[in-house]
Amino acid sequence: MAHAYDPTNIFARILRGEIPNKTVLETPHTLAFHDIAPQAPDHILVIPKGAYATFDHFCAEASEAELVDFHRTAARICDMLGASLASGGPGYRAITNAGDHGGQEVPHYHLHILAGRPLGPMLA
Ligand code: IU
Repeated sequence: MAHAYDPTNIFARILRGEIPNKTVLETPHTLAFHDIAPQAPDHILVIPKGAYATFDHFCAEASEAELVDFHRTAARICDMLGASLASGGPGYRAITNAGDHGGQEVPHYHLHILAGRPLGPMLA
């Protein structure tokens, strides 16, 4: 099966504490940390602690508690960055890549949150 969960992936290793990360926020079900190769002044990755390979796996398999915790944490990151529109900020981009056509490199579900400059239209 394409992108069945591989427990040796780098984010699984981060979650197990085998590799350091620059944590921004941690909750019972979610970890948010700085991307190692930022594409914007602020580039945070939000990942569930559970073993989900993609957005669709996460939505199909995660508990409601995990789903709520993940999205509230992502929204809180936007707020912490000063980007959240709900708090008068200028906005952000939240994207996920899935599978080969999505260009996913790390097979553990992650939401990219990019902010800190106008990001323009999303192409490609
Ligand atoms: P993608 O959506 O799977 O293509 O994104 C993977 C991201 O993980 C990418 O932006 C990398 O810079 C980032 N990353 C990281 O933050 N730390 C790492 O050790 C590795 C990749 I490998």
